[in-house]
Order: sequence, then C-alpha cells, then structure tokens
Amino acid sequence: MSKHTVAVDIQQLCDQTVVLILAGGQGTRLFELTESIAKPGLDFGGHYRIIDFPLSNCVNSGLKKIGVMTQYKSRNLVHHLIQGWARFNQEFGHSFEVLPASQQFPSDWYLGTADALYQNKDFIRDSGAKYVMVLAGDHIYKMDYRLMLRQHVSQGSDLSVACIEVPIAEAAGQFGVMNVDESDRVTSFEEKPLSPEALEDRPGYTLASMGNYIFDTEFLLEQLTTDAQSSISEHDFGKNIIPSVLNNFFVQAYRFKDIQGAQDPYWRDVGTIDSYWLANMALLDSENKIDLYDKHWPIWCEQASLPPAKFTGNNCAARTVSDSLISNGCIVGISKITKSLLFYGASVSHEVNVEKCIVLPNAHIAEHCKLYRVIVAHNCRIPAHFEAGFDHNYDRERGLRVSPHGVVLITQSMLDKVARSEKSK
Ligand code: ADQ
Ligand code: ADP
Repeated sequence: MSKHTVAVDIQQLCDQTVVLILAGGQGTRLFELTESIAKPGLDFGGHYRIIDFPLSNCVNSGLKKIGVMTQYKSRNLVHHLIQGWARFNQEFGHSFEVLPASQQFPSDWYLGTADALYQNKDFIRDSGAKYVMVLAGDHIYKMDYRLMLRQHVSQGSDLSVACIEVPIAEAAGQFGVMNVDESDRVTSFEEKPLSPEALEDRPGYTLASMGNYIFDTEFLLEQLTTDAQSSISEHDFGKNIIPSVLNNFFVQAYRFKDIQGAQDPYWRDVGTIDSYWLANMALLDSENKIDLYDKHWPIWCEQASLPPAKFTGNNCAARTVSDSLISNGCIVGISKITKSLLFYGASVSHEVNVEKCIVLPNAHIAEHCKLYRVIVAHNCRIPAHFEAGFDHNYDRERGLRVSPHGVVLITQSMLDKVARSEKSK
C-alpha cells in the first residue's frame, strides 16, 4: 500500500524538480564506435546523438533544470551539449549545465553513478529542488517523465524506480531486476543477476530497472552522504543505494508507458554493436516503434547548417532508395540503397549496393561497393569495389569487426590495415 495519496499540480512539480543525467559511461561493448566518444554522445538515427533522447524527453515533459554529468571521452559530447542544448537556456528559459567530473574534488573522477551525484550535491542543493530525477543518458525511448513524477509525489514515495518488462534472455547479466508486491512496491532488487526471476503473470519476462530514478532531495542527500563514507561501497545506484534502502524506506516501481501508447513500450539500451544496429533499423520499421516525425514529441538536436541531400546522375531508373533514411549533406549517385541510414554528410558513389547498413557521418563509399549489414564508422572512406558482410570469416580475417549477430563494423584504421596487408602481398 502507498503511504498516502495527494492531488498534485504537475507543472509545479516539474518546477520543483532538478534532473541529473548520467552521461559518463564508457560503452566498452561498442568497441571502436566509442573509441573516442562516450556512449551517450554516439550518433544515432541520421543526425541525433543518443543523449538527445532523454534530453528531449525532459524538454517535452516541461522539466527545465537539467545537469548532465560527463566523464570518459567527453570532449565531443560536451561540444554537442554546449552547441546543441545550451541554447535552451536562452530560448526556453531552461537552466542547463554540463557537470564534468573532477570539478568538486580535483583528485577524484566519479567513482560510480551515486558518487557522480554526491560530487554534485552543491548543484542539487543550489537548485532548491524538492525532487531529484536521475536519468541514464544512453537509452533510446520516448517517455513522459511527468507521469512518473506524479506517481512519486501522489504516493509519497521516498524513491521511485522506472521499470519495464523485458525478455529474461535480454535482461540476464545486463539490467538490474526487481520483485514488486501487488501495489508495485519494490520488495527486492538485484543488480545484473545472471538468472533473473520470471514474472508470475508473464513467463519468460522479468521486471528490469531502466536506470531512471526519482528521489526526494533530502532523502537522496542523506543516502549519498552515508554511501560516500562506506569503504566497501562501489557507489553505484543499482549495486548499493537501491538495495540498502529497500527495507526501511518506501521504494516504488514506476511502470514505463511510452508516449505512443504501445502495449510493449519501446525502450532500448544500445550497449552493443548488435543492439545499436537493431535500434537504428527500428527507425525504418513500418511498425514505427519510435516515431521521429511525431510533432507532439519531437526529438530535439543540434542542426548543423548543411545543404539538403542531393541525388546525382541522369539514369534515375537505375537508382533505388527504399525504406531508408537519407540525412542532410548526403550525396548519392546512381546506386541501390535498401533499408539503410545515411547519416549527415555521408556520400555514396555510383553502382554501389548498400543493404541494411548504417553509414555514419561524413563517411564515403566509393563506386562498385557491395555492403550488407555493415556499420561504416564516421569519416571512413570505403575504397572502390570493396565488399563486406557476405563472408564473415573473410571479414574477420581482414580485421573487420563482426558482431555475434553478424553485423560488420568498418573503421578507417581497419581499412588502412587491409590496404597495408594487400600492398605487402
Ligand atoms: P548500467 O547501464 O550498466 O546499469 P552504469 O554503467 O552504471 O549502469 O551506467 C548508468 C548510466 O550512468 C549510463 O548512462 C552511463 O553513461 C552513466 N555512467 C556510468 N558511470 C558513470 C560515471 N562514473 N559518471 C557519470 N555517468 C556515469 C544501470 C543500472 C541498472 C539498470 C540499467 C538500465 O545500474 O540497474 O537496469 O542501468 O540500462
Ligand atoms: P536476414 O536479412 O539475413 O534474414 P535480418 O536482418 O532480417 O536478417 O534479421 C533477421 C532477424 O534476426 C531480426 O529480425 C532479428 O530478430 C535478428 N537479428 C538480426 N540482426 C540482429 C542483431 N544485430 N542483433 C540481434 N538480433 C538480430
């Protein structure tokens, strides 16, 4: 049972809330894709960055005080945040700040997600907020955070944890999972168990944490201070804070509903090459699981001033572009592009066949190439007559990266190696 239920004025609650977005994750399972940028800064969907999704959810939800905590490989991410998001301060009366590690305690990086908040406790206090919303910066989804805030306040929770039902195979070892009672009060929580428990009413599924939390401010600061003094804590929300407060405080699960009203709401952690590829492909899907064209819930992003996409060549009958997303600044010759995304500034020469591919910003594919289920890294220049994605053993032998589900990642340094070894033959 909830402690009490009160009527709430939602805009007032938003004004009383400060949002802190965790954007420091390394993203090691994305390999070369996150070689020089933190996962939340990774390009997604033609011209967005992953972090534009939670940030847009904040703006669309009417949340105006936002801090983004950055750490690893943050130069490019910070540039994006300042260029693309600081403008909300002037235009929409937001208060948006980038909070890099090592500002408060010069000798320490953020030791974990809870420590990232602890090191920003002055920012939290200075905001004067009654509630703190903590969001992961690296998921693709559309969520109205007001619904979670309303539940948190109306039920008088100390802590609310956003959750979603996911197949056990996807959750195992990846997500925090919880058990709840009949009123969705959290009764147990385990961080990334290898064999999560199945839901009673939905076999094969488990209740996973989305890594999004709402705390009452004073409650959070008390917990962070206690946690900071512990020598055994890893200073992590999932591993330490949530399990430590479960028994003595009111911890409530919030069941995520996506704004498109889907029965199984769309939320993806794009932590691996496979999941990154799949989430991009979902944008091309006729099911429209995540609609970028919905004016009621836009995904905001920095729009570089680029020229429109251009399709060159006279023999138009020989060109097909189908189920694809072609961004600004792209130039496409007489080629065949199927179920693919060309990110901004990418170019494809003539007689190229590209299917189910992701071509990242400013990459170039020269003539007569054939690519199937390939991710071409940004700035990469694929030489003429190059083929990849058809023979994975050959792809691996040449030093391309092949994911467990057979997506091939190509970067410029891999191509340089291929060129060197061909020269020496
Ligand atoms: P993970 O995503 O594995 O699990 P973590 O690596 O702590 O947890 O990352 C959470 C968020 O914090 C990410 O947005 C990441 O970029 C950021 N982050 C990580 N370390 C940081 C640091 N030192 N400084 C700043 N930001 C940092 C979490 C929860 C699980 C939950 C999943 C959902 O712990 O319980 O199921 O998210 O994906
Ligand atoms: P093909 O065209 O070779 O049949 P698809 O790209 O249509 O392959 O994929 C078939 C199915 O395999 C997808 O619907 C998906 O469920 C699964 N799958 C494909 N690629 C991946 C991936 N990268 N990660 C996880 N599952 C994948």
